[in-house]
Amino acid sequence: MHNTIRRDLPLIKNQLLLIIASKPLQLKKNTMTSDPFLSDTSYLAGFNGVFLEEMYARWAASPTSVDESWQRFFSGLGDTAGGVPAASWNDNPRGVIGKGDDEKPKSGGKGAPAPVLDKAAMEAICHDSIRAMMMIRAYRVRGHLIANLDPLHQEPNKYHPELDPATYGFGPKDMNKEVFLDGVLGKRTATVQEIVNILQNTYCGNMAVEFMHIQFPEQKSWIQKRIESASGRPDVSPEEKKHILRTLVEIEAFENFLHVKYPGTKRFSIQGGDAAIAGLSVMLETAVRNGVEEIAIGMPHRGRMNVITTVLGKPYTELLSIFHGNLDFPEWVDSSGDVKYHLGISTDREIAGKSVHLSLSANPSHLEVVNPVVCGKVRAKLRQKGDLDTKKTIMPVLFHGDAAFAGQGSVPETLAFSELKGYRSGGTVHIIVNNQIGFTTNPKNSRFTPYPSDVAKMVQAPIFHVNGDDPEAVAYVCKLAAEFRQEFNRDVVVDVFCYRKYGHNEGDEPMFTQPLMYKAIRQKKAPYAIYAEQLLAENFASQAEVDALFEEYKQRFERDYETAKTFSPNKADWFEGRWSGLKKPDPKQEHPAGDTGVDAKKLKAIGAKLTEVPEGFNLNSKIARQLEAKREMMEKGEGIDWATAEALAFGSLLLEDHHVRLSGQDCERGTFSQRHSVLTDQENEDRYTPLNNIGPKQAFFEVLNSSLSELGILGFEYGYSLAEPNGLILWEAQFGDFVNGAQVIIDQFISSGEIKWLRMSGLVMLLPHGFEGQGPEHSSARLERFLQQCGEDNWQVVNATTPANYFHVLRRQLHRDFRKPLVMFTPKSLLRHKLCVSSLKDMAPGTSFQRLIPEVEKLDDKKVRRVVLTSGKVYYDVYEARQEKGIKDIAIIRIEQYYPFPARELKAELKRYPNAEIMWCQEEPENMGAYRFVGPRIGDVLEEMGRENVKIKYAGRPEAASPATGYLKIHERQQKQVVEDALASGNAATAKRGKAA
Ligand SMILES: Cc1ncc(C[n+]2csc(CCOP(=O)(O)OP(=O)(O)O)c2C)c(N)n1
Repeated sequence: MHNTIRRDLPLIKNQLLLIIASKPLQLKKNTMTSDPFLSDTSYLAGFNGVFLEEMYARWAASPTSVDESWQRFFSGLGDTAGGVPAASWNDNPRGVIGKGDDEKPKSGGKGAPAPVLDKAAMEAICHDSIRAMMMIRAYRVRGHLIANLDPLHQEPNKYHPELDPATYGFGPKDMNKEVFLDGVLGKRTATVQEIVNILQNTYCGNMAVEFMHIQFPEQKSWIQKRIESASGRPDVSPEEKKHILRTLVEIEAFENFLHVKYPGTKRFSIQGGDAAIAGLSVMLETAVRNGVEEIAIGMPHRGRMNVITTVLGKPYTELLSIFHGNLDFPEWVDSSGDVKYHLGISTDREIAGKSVHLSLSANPSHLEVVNPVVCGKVRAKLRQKGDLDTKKTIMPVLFHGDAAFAGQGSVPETLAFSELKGYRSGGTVHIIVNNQIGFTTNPKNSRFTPYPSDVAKMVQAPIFHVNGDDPEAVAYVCKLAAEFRQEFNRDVVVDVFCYRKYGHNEGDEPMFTQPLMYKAIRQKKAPYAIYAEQLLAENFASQAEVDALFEEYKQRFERDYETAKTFSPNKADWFEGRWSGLKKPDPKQEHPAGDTGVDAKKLKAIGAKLTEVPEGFNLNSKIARQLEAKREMMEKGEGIDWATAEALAFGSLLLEDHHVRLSGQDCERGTFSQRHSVLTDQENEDRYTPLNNIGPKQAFFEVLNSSLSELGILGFEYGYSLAEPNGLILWEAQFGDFVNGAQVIIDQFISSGEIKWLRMSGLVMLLPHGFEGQGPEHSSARLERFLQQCGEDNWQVVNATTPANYFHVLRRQLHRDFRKPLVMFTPKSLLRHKLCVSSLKDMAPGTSFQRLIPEVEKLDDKKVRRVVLTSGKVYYDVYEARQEKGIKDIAIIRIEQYYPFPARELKAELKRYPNAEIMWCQEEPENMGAYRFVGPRIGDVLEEMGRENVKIKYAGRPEAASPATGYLKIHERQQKQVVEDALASGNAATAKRGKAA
């Protein structure tokens, strides 16, 4: 017998290859994945014939010499010479992935009488199996391309050759042919027609999924199991059906009500995409059943009214009151307010029998920019909850428009950090309201791929596409999305294909630009009506019930409309929870400096810890020298440099139980190699963070090298700061100018969030700034832009010149009873400047942040003929030159805080120099920097002093288009000129616009 086998080995090998190629489970199970059907290479590639031949020969010689699974496999083939038994074509009702090792064919096994096939017949069988497998895989990968997703049926007949059975050799005559599937699709065998039916129902119905791009076998397997076992119809309970119907009726009734009561008023109706809202509420329910306790939502304009009311439970009276034109905050709160479709809400609701905290972040008009903010907020809350390990208790949900999701850079920036250490928020569920239009732009002008969701593939998120006319399908994929998020803590996308009933807003005429689309839309029944028809057909609800429900809502809205007319809010929700105890400061009053001084002994103790490393830690020799210098500095209490002052501020706050989080590009070491907040062992790259080892009872210091993003990361940190008033949250720009990539976050949130939405933030932005000849982009953090945005006490803009002042201003962030963002211009060359040092005395109890630093030398005030007002690094240039020249009649005053402007201190100082002319000195060009901001303010101070007509002189670079020259020589010449102008004898000139350098 064995001889026979050996003689036939080549033949058998070929046959085996064909069979085995279609049944990799047993062969590759141990070496590849637990589920080889999920592997891209699982059934066609990479099988080693020689290896197989050897295994077969070994088994033939001695069956027990090979592994059990091989024994089962070969014995299952039968042992007659040249004969491989036919497969057993019996249905296999088992799981969808493949058959288990322990199961044997019902016939054809060892000892069973097996029909003997000739080679050609065997090959034909194998070919059918292989081709069927190829077709199955093609449907898993591309089935979505011919799915029934568009409620408007705009596309011509969809055809994809890879989804055509003929491509696999299955013509019309082959449809009844039985094919061996070995458990795939839950079948041992199936006819070609059955296979095609299963595939089309599963992958090409009203729900479709893209998941084969995921490289994690468990995730892929999870989705495949859920989808393939759903047999193409959503699994939705009777309660969910009821809930969906209610939600759809509520939406339709409310939108119609608004349309009649407030004709032409912008509300960005969701109509056409109603199912997305119903899906959201089912998703929340599922999330709560799966352990979620809090949900943070971010979304754009469309459907916001419905989410606020239908899902988050804002009383209709309150919303209608805003439609009436009433304020949404009590008048005394003094908010500038925002349009109604930007408003946020924070509330508790009972979901699935549990009280759940729900919030919808206030949102600016800039699409998608809220995404990182929501994720940052969730991250901070997860830390507070102590759930950074599982991240299952709080879930972020982001809504998107299709055009915005495909086009806005904030989307990939946010996705990019979703899986990074320090930035994970446990996976975001994304819902795209894919109404197939962006304002007036068709998708073909927005992207070249069929879906708006492709960008999410960069993080291997599964993407569920679904037809918005099938709300049960929408609800079902929303449930799957929530479950997937809870299972894997990864982002997941639901793409709801729908339409937009009106134009971009209710006043827009869409027929101008999309006449065909809108002819189709006008033929459509409302989503609730389509669903009601389905439920009537299912005998689930009667028309009378649906009509009664509709009537109930109409009457409710009428009632609420009447009460809304006189409704006025009596409370603003902004100092609740962790914010309680804080308050809005009076913008007209000078804010207290805060109790920021720290005992030298305590600072020395922190300093000592900062310079220690664990036993056996292999420090870099240069770092060792730096630590040594730091140790000396701390022991003497003198010569404290910028980075050390910063570490002392952080350390002292940590010991006061304030969490400190610093994030930005390369900020662990510091762009200028100044910080070294994380030390690296030179032998094994172990890392040690001294600031997390300064005391037995201290808060957590988190320092993170971020992804190379400004908008995304700054948005994230801003979001974090919204949720964490008791932490010092800092974002550092690599060079200050890079902050312009995050301008939207600054404009829409940081500078204006408090006044628009009553949301405070104590975020600190560290912006390296200073003219040192590093060219146009590494000199200026565009101070002027921040100064232009100062108003209504919105934030603080500081350009400190001493380490001690930096120490105080950082500590001040947490030592007052309010929070304000701090825009902090930080030095580069001053990090190592011999004069830019402080002593521990400057940080001692009783000392505090100086908003203005007066002249430091003893001058005869009466003889001072010029007061040079300046700020930042150029101060040291002017000071050193003055001292070198022995000039005694020019005083220099430093404005350390531009905003709020230190008018009181300036007045007191200027009084000392009654005979002096006043000059502003800056190193920035005249149209940049602080000149045009401080000019009028200094003028006001002078006027108050009775010196109305005093002209403010100017020393600085002339107006320029580019902030700085790229040539070092020109830079040096310009810098010298600035200093010379500041110290020039005689009367100084006033600024001349456009003066050549
Ligand atoms: C960053 C940004 N650019 C432009 C706009 C102006 N705008 C508002 S809505 C809109 C269309 C958005 O289309 P889509 O994302 O598909 O959402 P839809 O309005 O269709 O729901 C545009 C261009 C904006 N709000 N934000």
